[in-house]
Amino acid sequence: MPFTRQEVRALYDRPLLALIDEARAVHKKNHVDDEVQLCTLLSVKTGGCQEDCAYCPQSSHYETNVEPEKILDVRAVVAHARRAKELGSTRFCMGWAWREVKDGPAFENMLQIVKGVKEVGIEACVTAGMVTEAQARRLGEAGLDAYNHNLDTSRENYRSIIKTRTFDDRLRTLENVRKAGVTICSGGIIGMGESIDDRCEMLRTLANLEPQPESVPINALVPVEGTPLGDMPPIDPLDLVRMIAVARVLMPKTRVRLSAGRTSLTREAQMLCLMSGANSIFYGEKLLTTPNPDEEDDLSLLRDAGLRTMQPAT
Ligand code: SAM
Ligand code: DTB
Ligand code: SF4
Repeated sequence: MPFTRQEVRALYDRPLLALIDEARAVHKKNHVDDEVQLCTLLSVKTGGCQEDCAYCPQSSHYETNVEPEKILDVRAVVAHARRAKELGSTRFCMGWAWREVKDGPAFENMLQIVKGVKEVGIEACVTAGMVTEAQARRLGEAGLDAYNHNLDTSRENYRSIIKTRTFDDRLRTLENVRKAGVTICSGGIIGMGESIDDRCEMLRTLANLEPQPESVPINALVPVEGTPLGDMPPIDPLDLVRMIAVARVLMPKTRVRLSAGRTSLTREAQMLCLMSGANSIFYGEKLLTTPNPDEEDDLSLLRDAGLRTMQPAT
């Protein structure tokens, strides 16, 4: 039975400690509860994007400090993947600032990159905008493990954040990825001025997908100067804890990733997120274009929390 609006909202509104208890119980039942996945991000194609996502420094609609750059070549990307593996990441996530994947040389290059990264022996994830089923199938054949395509916010709030595509466009790509047999990574952002209902509705849409996404990144907005959301106030870290806990309860088997925005969180806030069902983080000094915590700080946080990093599948 799909989750109803009321059910999800009731869960979100539970007393925080009761919600965390439930999330923790669900987490323990479905996961190795002291294990955290490390994922490294790399921007393969940076900036100059046609879409107008209000949060994004890479959109060509806004003046930000991100300048469009040349697409990285296969060798450079593979070298980054090798380094990510050496540093202990088990997933390598690559971004292309595109509205959609177009057939042609750039897509063929993406396929070569995926093949090269897979030879390194690390999970490969791509995020590059909309894809057709045929394209997703070719990515799968090249060895791609996951495709990231975030819903970002609720259907109701979508148009206040992005005008150049629709929520249904987003769902269509997720369907194409699923049909092609590539796993789905899809989540969203809090801190963009959305209501609590918007947050709940976004999680409800994700949780009602059949099957549910294998991985759900929860991002806190990184406000970037020049974007329409550049002046947004920081979120209350406990709201992030709540989002993660609700995601964990609604999607017991999913990997929930504590994603962008960690540089503004204390160690304690991050630990609460990890306690409430998050079992994955982006690891390494940079997200796509904005900073992420230093590796040593993350390793000491995990160590102090008594958590282990996930080991590569043998
Ligand atoms: N162009 C592709 C797309 O939008 O699907 C892939 C790259 S895009 C940068 C990937 C995701 O990064 C977005 O869906 C959004 O959730 C997240 N993101 C981008 N800018 C962000 C910011 N300033 N703060 C938090 N998350 C952000
Ligand atoms: C996701 O949900 N967050 C990552 C990844 N998936 C691609 C990207 C965060 C980007 C934050 C802004 C930047 O660094 O440009
Ligand atoms: Fe940024 Fe992706 Fe939106 Fe392009 S489609 S503006 S890269 S979030």
